[in-house]
Amino acid sequence: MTSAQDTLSVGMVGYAFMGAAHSQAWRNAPRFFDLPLRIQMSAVAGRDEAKVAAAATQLGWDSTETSWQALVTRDDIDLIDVCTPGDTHAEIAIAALEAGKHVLCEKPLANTVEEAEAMVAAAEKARAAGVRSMVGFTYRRVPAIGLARRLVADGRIGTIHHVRAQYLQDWIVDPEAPLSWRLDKDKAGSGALGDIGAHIVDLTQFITGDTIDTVTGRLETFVKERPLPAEHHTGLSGTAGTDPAADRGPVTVDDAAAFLARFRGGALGVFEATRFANGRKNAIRIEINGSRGSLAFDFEDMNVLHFYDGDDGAATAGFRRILATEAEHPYVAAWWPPGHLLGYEHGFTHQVVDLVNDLAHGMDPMPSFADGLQVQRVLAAVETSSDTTTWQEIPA
Ligand code: SOE
Repeated sequence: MTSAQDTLSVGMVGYAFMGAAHSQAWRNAPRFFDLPLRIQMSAVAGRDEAKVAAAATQLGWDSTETSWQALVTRDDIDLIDVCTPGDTHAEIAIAALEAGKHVLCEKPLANTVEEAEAMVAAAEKARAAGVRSMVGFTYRRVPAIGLARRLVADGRIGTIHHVRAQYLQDWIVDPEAPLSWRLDKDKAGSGALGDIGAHIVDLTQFITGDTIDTVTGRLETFVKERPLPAEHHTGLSGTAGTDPAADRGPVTVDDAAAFLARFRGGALGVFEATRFANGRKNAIRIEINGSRGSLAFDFEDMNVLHFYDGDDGAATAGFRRILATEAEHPYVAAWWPPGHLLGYEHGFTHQVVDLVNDLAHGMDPMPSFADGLQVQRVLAAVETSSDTTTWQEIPA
């Protein structure tokens, strides 16, 4: 399913933060890894002609389109990379799959369970024709996280009792931080819950190899109204400087989410996702306690995994700090010598590497749209639980 036998021609929709992160991955993956397909960064799509042209030049795309519809129907494109806000994921991904294009879609997969179900149905239909799909839970590809999963699978921490996960940011703690699409339920689906809570749901399930079956939680919106972003002031509201109330709009998503979970294997989970953890910029903290040992990770020190081996004698037992930059660690051999640290962008590069290898070898990339749907169900269950103060079950 590639345009020339050895080429994967990529078209990307959206070119903001995620588009930039994905672009560097498409550019860098073949420069550091031996890939079975040559990557052609064929086109990027965005609505504003001048802005998309500038983005193409800066990010390294060969051509532009001003509509995603034009992009997904182009004969020379093999794969569509969806880097837009959540409200457009379903429509773009389904159209692309129906046009016979492989799809990489940013997380969370969709804004609702219904949309995610439709995406899974489209992905399954397309798969019969060799067309593949993947959802971009990129933190799975951090080497220390891959190592954590490996240690769990090897039984090094035994039976898991506790899963503790936090995703902490603080970018809207200032009540005067302006509204953006991420604070609009119609565009983003939910707030901290879907944007960052989705990552810790996926990560903990990935590391443990288990799935969440029950949740109860609470969502909170601390600041209910915010200033409109600068472009609205003269353009949309037309009231800049005259009526301050008219220059504000409602926040329609959660600022923070906290929930308890039970995993099918019996572990208890405690989760927290917030944009109000003053001083925490992108802290993804995961601690897992098992019958033989424990693991701890913090993305703000992302090259490190802490491992407590309960088999060590009491006199010398303690958390050991593993610098996951050895060639033995997942993905690291392609990069730098030990101790030369990797960063945020490398997860996206590893995502491209895995995706391209799977496409070339006719394998299903992971996480699949079905995995994305399962995360979506957990998010929806947390929301329902918050509305109804109940425990909610997630179907297997
Ligand atoms: C914004 O909160 C955000 O960019 C998320 O959308 C990303 O998925 C995460 O990687 C960093 O934070």
